Amino acid sequence: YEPDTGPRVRVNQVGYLPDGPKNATVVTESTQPLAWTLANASGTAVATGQTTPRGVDPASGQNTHSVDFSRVTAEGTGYTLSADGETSYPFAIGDVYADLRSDSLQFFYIQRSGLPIDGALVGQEYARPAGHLGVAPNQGDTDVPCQAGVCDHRLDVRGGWYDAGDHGKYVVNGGLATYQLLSTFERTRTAPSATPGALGDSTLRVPERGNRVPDILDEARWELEFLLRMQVPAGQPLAGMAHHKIHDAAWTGLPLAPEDDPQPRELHAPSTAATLNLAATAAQCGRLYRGFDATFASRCLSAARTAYTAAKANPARYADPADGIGGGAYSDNDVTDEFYWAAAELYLTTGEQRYLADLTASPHHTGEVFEPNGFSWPSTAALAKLDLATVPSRLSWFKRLMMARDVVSAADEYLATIAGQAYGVPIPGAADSYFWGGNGNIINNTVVLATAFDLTGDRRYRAGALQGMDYVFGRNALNHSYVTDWGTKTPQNQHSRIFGRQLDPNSPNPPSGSLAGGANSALEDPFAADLLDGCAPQFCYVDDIQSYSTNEVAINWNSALAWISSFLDDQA
Ligand code: 9MR
Repeated sequence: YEPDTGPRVRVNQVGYLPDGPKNATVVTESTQPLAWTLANASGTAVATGQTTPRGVDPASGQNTHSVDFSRVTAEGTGYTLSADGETSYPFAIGDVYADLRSDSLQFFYIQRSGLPIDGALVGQEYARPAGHLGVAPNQGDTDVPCQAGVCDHRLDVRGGWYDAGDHGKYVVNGGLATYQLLSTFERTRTAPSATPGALGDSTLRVPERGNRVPDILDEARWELEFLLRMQVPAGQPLAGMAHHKIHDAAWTGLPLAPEDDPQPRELHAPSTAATLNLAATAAQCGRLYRGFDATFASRCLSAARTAYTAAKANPARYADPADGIGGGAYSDNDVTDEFYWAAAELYLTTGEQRYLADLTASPHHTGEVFEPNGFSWPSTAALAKLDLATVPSRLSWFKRLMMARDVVSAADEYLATIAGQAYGVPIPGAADSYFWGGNGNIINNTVVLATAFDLTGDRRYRAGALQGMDYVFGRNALNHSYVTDWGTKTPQNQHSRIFGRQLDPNSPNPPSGSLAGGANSALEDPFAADLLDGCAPQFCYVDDIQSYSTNEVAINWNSALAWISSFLDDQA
């Protein structure tokens, strides 16, 4: 299998900010510097220079050169870069990310469960009836029993977002995605470069537009209400804990519209990790909704406190890694990072000594939480540190400085990684840096870089965040953007039961702004394993609906995209 990788000159297919870094990669046999030319839309050369030979890139197996044309600042569309007889896809220089903020967040509305999707807001192809409200053939989610032998109660767990290409709803992963949306909003209040009001009311395509609440808070609330419903009620065994997940009893085929899913739905056992995800995000809710809906905020905070207490009383109820029938397992046998994160969010919201005592006693507080491969749902200590460093609190100036220092030293490491990578990606070049959902981790490293810029004003970190995103928009071995409709070649066939166009002409493609999971050298689905056997890490991706381990949509990576999109748009 030989993918069509287009011209050997690789650029960010969306483009570059006028005052941002502008880097490209040339794939060539040559070991000597080559001449490059940047042309504007009318074909006139506006800059020339020499490439820098980089040798063989381990992430792609290609011999590469890099090009830095950052000095060009004139705005325009239709620029092309040529070298070695090849001409790149066209790109723009300008305010290129302006609509990405709302596109990346639109995905969440379309993933909503338990509510009809309004085609007038997002396009008629996405209009559909509410899913999983107990209307036949659906069997849930308004009165869902526990799995046999797990518990005796039934719960109304309607709402929330479908996790990814399946119809499951998972508290662990829902927690990270909710955190990132709330953090995206909170950053608009704390970061010097943020545009106030950019995520305010009537900024997104959500049905709550015009209710005087910032739309991103309306979107996050849809999931928060679901997370709150997943808490075991008082009077039941394990009261205060959160069920790990709710999903179909058996896997379904695709495509399958949510309202057509006939499978029985089941609540799975409560877990410590899920309970701490609820505690952390409900604590965030407790501070961020205070000024908009004080009743909801205090309901959140009280659920967060109850969840945290329940998790401390049940500190080692791990989700079963074998519980993967009809839905993902999302198992995690180390919840010390979730404890740290929940204590941090509860402290930031309440300022109470007991949460401070717990968080400062955590091994993560003085430990290294920012790893080369980035953070995701199993590793949440980074979320705590990012918030402790940026959210105004009663934390002593010294402790806060320590948090900021940790963020900045991680950002320094990511800058060094970017400089060492032929494609400027902020993860190492080894095969084990390319894994399931890795685009989320890559973007999360740009989130750390962006936060370091917010904390210090040092523009090297801003440049790092921008350059890291070039990989996502097509400066990579495949010459393929990973965001639907953002670039020349973009993913159209992500794995999804809702977006099934590749298999059914009556089903839509994923909406603009949908991020694909990304190159995964472990090839964990049969389609990719068969097609891509032996691939170099950056080649371990295919835009086919069957490849769930390289090409799925998911809330936890679109939330990373939403966070950085808001940052990117602020930089214009
Ligand atoms: O994102 C998850 C990834 O980290 C795991 O390696 C993978 C296998 O367990 O599962 C991924 O999550 C999937 C979940 O299990 C089910 N819904 C779709 C998720 C995205 O692919």
